[in-house]
Amino acid sequence: MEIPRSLQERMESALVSLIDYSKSRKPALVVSHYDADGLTAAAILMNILKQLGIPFHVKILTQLDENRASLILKNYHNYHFVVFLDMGSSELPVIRSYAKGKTVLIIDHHKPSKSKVTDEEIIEVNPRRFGIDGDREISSSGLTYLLARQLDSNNVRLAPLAIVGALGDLQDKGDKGRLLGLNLQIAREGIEHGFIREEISLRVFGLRSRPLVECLAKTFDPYIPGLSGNKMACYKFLKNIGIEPEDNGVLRMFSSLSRDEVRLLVTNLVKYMLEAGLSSREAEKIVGYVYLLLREDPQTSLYDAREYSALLNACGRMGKVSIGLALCLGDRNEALKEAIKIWEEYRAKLAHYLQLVARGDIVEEYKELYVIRGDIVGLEERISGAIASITTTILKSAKPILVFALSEKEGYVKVSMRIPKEVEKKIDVGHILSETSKIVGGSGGGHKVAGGANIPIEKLNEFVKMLRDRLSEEII
Ligand SMILES: [Mn+2]
Repeated sequence: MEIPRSLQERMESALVSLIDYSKSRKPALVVSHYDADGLTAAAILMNILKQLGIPFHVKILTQLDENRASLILKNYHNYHFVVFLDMGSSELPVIRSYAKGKTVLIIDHHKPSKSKVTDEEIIEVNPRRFGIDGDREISSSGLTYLLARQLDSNNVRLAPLAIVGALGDLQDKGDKGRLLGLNLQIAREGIEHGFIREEISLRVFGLRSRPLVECLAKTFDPYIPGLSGNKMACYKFLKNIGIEPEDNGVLRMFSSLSRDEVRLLVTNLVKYMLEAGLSSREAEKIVGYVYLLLREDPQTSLYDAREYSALLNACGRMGKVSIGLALCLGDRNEALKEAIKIWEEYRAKLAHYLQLVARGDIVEEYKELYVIRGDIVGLEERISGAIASITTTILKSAKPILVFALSEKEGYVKVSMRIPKEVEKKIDVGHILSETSKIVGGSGGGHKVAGGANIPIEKLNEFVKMLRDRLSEEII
């Protein structure tokens, strides 16, 4: 594997600091993110700490801001080694100010803070500091994996977790959904050692573990309007295109299809998606690279790394991070059963809210944007981001989308905003949300194409009006 020298050297400092600390026999604190990348990174690090004999405490957060970073470092002041995973780079100044007397390691791939630190203050492993694309080439799970590999070559068995994390962070941005850069190198290492197989296949959910009708109904990426979330419609779709969904009263599996039937299915799916208004890029996503984890049971959702990451994602979104971690650490009994249940609940929730959106029940359309009033129907904050992202494909909109949800903060509503490709270059969502939410007494921010905010509930209409005014100026 070819790791750039500068990154390699930073990894070595990280490893040396861990080995040094292990001699103290004191515990370390691990702080990580609740998404699939954060959970897999935490699990890989837990493996490293165990191998070094360092006891540890793990804390999983939905996000890290200045306030939370300072709270954690104060509350856990008796931990002298703290690792931030999948977060921390943007909060360097506050972490540094509380880091005195501690060793702090940050493994993150998000945009780092402008301030720099020396290795003596904080060891920051962030690919962006070394000119590596942290959006597409490596995520926190991959970085933590590289560290584990450096410690012990047997840790190549953890490569599947690295890949699950990268896919969870949507880093499969190569041709036909292939991994790129260091991620691809990690996948290849896993392939060489018999842990992973890479192949091009139909990318619907549960292809190897569930009846075809169910696979189609459970596919949300890409979202197929009319089919996603609707088993009956999927049944009829198969019949219409000349594929018998059942055999002797038993629903058929994909593996029972003949070659001709597979071809029929793929061409008709793509055709259907195009007719439903999806872009050809979206529609073509239905066929692409999949990463199979050969040590997992092919009958389970853990066999396909994307499904594995979807399970973890659901655990995080439904507030069940310990189940997700247990899964990553190898529990294939209770944790797996529980994770599948959580995932079913999560899907049912998504399907329910998306149906309300598709029917137009909670959609307000303005000249400048769409407003989805999820708050009225009880949409929870943790899943509002997912609803916002999928909604951009349902509404086929060339307009920005605003989703309101219940906030975990009393008296507030949560806002998620997404913009479609067409206006991507013209607006900066994070910037707009940060400014407008402040004016109404809330707070917010995010990236260029996606962001979120919390605003006082009584300011909702004023906030929408303000955004409309701003957007009409900026888009036109
Ligand atoms: Mn990440």
